[in-house]
Amino acid sequence: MVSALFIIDVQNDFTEGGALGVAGGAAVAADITTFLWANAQDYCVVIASRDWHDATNDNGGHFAVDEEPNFVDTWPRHCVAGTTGAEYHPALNTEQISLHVRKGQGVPAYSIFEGTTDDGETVPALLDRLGVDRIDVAGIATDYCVLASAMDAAASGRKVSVLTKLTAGVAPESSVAALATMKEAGITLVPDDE
Ligand code: VGL
Repeated sequence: MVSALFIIDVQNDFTEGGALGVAGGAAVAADITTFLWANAQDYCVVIASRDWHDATNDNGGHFAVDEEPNFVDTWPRHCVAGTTGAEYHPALNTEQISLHVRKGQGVPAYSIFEGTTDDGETVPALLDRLGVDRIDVAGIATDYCVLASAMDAAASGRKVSVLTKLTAGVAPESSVAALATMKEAGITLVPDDE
């Protein structure tokens, strides 16, 4: 099998102290780095995504501007292109990342499938070109971008696993629901703590 690893949105704004800080986010960054040292060679490609929003608009209603964010589909300003908040967390070793995907320029884009690489290639085109048939998913946030990315990966007909110890969620309840949704869609949870 040809395997890919997705590392979803391990960015400063999604870790402790960031604009949309997720508890456990910094630990996920460090733990993914440890995982990569041991396992990167098992993947044909390691693809990392970053949320990369516009500074000058609300990104299609994704940023709460005139009201409080509801933390479901409106959010505090986060991951503005070119800012420190949008950078990878420093504990994530980017040397072992083969391709960088940016998404969300002017729009809400939870899934890595909505992004493009630095060369402008879409993720589905890239996966087809490399013949990827198996995808492992890690990163932030379990209940939003990891969920959307894993669901799109499964819908693309590939065998998908979520490395649950290498994920962190915005809220406990929605994270439990997200794991159930993924499992129902045939995604393997590794480990599956249920
Ligand atoms: C995300 C909320 C808003 C994520 C992105 O990366 O999961 N969550 N934008």
